[in-house]
Amino acid sequence: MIIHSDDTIAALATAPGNGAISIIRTSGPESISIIDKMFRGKTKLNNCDPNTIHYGKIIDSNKEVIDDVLVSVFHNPNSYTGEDSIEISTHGSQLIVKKILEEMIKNNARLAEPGEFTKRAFLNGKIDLAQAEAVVDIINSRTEASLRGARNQLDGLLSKKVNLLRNDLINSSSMIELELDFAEEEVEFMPLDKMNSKIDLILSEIDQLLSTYNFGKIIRDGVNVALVGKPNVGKSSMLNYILKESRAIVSSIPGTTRDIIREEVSVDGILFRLFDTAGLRLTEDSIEKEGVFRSRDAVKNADLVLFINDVTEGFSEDLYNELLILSNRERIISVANKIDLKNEMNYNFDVYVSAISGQGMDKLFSIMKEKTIGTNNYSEKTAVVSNLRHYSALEKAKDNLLKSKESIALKMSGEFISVDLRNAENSLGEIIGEVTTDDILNNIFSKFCIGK
Ligand SMILES: Nc1nc2c(ncn2[C@@H]2O[C@H](COP(=O)(O)OP(=O)(O)OP(=O)(O)O)[C@@H](O)[C@H]2O)c(=O)[nH]1
Ligand SMILES: [Mg+2]
Repeated sequence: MIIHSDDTIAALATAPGNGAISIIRTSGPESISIIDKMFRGKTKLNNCDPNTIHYGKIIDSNKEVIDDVLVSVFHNPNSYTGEDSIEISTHGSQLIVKKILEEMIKNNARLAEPGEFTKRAFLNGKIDLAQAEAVVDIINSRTEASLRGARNQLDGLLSKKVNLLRNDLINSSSMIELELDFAEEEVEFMPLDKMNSKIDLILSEIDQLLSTYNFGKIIRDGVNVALVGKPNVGKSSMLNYILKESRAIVSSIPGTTRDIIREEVSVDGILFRLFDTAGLRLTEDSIEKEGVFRSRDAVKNADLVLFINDVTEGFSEDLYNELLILSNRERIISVANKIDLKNEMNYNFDVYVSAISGQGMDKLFSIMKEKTIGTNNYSEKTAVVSNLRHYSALEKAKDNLLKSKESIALKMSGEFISVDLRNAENSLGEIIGEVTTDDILNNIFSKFCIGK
């Protein structure tokens, strides 16, 4: 394995603050020799077997003990980064961590940049770029479904698929290039109609991947849901019912909620980010006015709008028309609330509920779910695209493949076809990091936390 770094980095790998233990991580060629200068245990770490754990003391340059620690020793290539690496478990004190890191820096380590451990894992070929991105998703995931999605990506489900398609393209473009080399002999390695159907196959696979994006994004990032309606229709009551706690003040006085109240809830593995808003009405009260202004903003930014009505007052046509300007029809779910107060229905609401008794709320959840992920129920083994960077790269690949089909149809020279195929191949390569630039890498790894 080729190791790409010549310096040794160090950082706190656990969350900053006091805890039972803190873990300091180091990676690079001098990892073991640096810690050996500070570690007093039964043996020198340099003489230890790889993947072993050792008890001892970390001392500073004045031979003062900083802490009792456990040191885990990893040898290249069998570590997270693929390099020699050490993890020091200390008592969970910020001061201890600071002192040990300072000592390591005196001994020639340098503080790691955000994501630098994972970046090294990528550069050293331990994981590809899509897998590296999955590491952040795993850390950030808050629902079962998002965790499963990120796990699949880390396990290489998406990478394998992209790799297969890319290899197919490499084969096809090599055929064309071979033909160009033998142009004088007029040999044909792959007839154009065969090439065309091969490209069609790849295109349909790419379309399939692209079609998973909406689902993947929602699973990864969650759904913004605005609860809007006239004052007093029961928006805050609904928020409280969904959260199963008395989060927002509920009262029979219209205009109770003035600021936006934001809470998250996971329903069937989907993260819904609920925004309870001030009731929309004309008002002279300056605070309420600001609240109404914010409500409109929440509607604009919402993936889903729960348009809540008091069923005893009927459907607020005027407000609905206003919502249509701020959002779009597909995003709006019209909800009749307070169904416990009325029996006969005269308007066709999407769903009838009571935020007090909970009647109809399951139906509301299933509509919310269907509106966001449709009836898609991908199997565990489906590669799902959840990252905009991957989505854009797939679109670029698709555009280039469509261009190559045009060139084939126009019977253009093989050179044109092969350029388009190579471009498509590069776009796919960007996803897994076979083709990359410093800008792409910096952009990705700067989003990591230090120590990851
Ligand atoms: N019977 C009945 N009363 C309800 C229901 N939902 C809400 N209410 C009552 O309606 C009144 C207003 O409820 P809120 O949840 O404060 O209404 P809101 O839409 O948040 O009102 P604002 O914040 O003022 O815009 C309260 O007295 C609630 O108890 C329901 O499903 N059935
Ligand atoms: Mg309210």
